[in-house]
Amino acid sequence: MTATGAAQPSGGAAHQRYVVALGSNVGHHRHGPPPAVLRAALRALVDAGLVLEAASPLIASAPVGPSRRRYANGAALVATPLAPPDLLALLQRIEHDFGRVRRGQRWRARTLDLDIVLWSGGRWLDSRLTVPHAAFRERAFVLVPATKIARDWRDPVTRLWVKHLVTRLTRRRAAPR
Ligand code: A4P
Ligand code: MG
Repeated sequence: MTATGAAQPSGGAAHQRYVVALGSNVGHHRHGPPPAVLRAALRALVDAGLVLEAASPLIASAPVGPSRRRYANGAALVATPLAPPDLLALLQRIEHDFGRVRRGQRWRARTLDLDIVLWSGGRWLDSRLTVPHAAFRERAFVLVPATKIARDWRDPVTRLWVKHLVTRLTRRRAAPR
């Protein structure tokens, strides 16, 4: 395990802060369609004891990868005493409670996906967890919501702010090929 390079404002050891990405492209029998799943997931984060400091507006996004269903995506800024592996365990428990079944295939359609994007403590790397999330810099469906709640957070790897990562991505997409 390594934890290096505090990159964002932190409330001290008792209050780790995280940017969590939320995604859904399958409805839930009780909660409803994907945007309602994400709103219920935000309530579940609070019920689990996390302090919800901010939640982005939800967006609809075209699927990246093999699934053909459109996604609802959003981002949340949460505070908690939990260290990254403990937060991951909690997020996976919530995913499970929302009926997500892991069957080996990555990127399959899912009721709820909760990823740790950034951490106030900087980087974390172990066999189960990579923070910042390895792919977040290339994903508009993560960066666009994240910029609404964490535009002044900094990526400890590239040293770029979230607001710069999102303009970099948008500009690259708009550039002629
Ligand atoms: N893991 C490592 N680092 C992290 C992290 N920072 N946060 C490990 C969360 N998990 C992390 O994830 C697989 C394993 O990654 C976990 O067991 C954990 O130990 P998973 O959630 O079981 O599987 P996954 O989500 O299918 O894989 P992955 O690679 O996390 O996929 P992504 O990156 O979540 O992408 N298109 C749109 N428009 N919107 C989406 O939300 N999401 C995906 C999934 C694909 N296409 C999408 C969207
Ligand atoms: Mg995931």
